[in-house]
Amino acid sequence: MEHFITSISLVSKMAPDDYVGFTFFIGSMAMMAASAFFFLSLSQFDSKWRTSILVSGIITFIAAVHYFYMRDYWEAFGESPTFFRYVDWTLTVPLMCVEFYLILKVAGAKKSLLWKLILASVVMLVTGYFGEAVYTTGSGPAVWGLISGLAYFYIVYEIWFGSAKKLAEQAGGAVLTAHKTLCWFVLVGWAIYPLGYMAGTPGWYDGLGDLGLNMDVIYNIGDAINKIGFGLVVYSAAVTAKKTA
Ligand SMILES: *C/C=C(C)/C=C/C=C(C)/C=C/C1=C(C)CCCC1(C)C
Repeated sequence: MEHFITSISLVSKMAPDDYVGFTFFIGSMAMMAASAFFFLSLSQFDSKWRTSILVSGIITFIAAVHYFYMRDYWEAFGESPTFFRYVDWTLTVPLMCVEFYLILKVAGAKKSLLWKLILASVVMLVTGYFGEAVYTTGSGPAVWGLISGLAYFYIVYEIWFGSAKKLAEQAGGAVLTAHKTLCWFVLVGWAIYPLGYMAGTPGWYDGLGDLGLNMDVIYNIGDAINKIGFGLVVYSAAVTAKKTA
């Protein structure tokens, strides 16, 4: 018996000028590579840091799997994979809050700090989803984006000026350095996302979309910087702590 499979293909063609699809593809590879790096480096650290590195790897791994789906979705429908995007974020952003907490835990951080950050990040993402996928007309995107932005500012405030800052200063050394760098990631790196949102949804900020920026390209760049970058900050803190121990 011979089998002729001519019209069904599991891999779709990618046009050479499909730069959105390209960033999905590169994103999935980068996330896979980063996961391998974090997982394989685990054994070189002692248990105090191991959980943090493990969480870094889990974050990039979850993203890699979502990127495979998002790339396929984009190739199949030519539209933004909003649902997968937000599922990815809803899993990975709270895990980034866990990273934050784990670094400060040695300095005596309380669980309440973790829950505050997680709650604010969930509010930020759910309201962002409303604006991007549910209330997509009129002033919907702008209003929900604003509420999302307020939750984002709360996170920035909490880590830059709240109890987290005092704890990091008390701890000093590798913990303080890592905390400061992560604070910059949240202030500058995370600010990439509202730009993508404004490029992809209608609102008073419509001029941004005219610049020819694509929402998914901006989100993909943001993810690569933040997910892999966050993990590398934690990794180098663990390396420094080992050297100075
Ligand atoms: C790995 C994924 C990360 C770090 C995703 C972060 C996402 C944000 C900081 C999204 C923020 C948004 C706003 C501040 C307003 C507009 C809606 C969002 C959800 C794009």
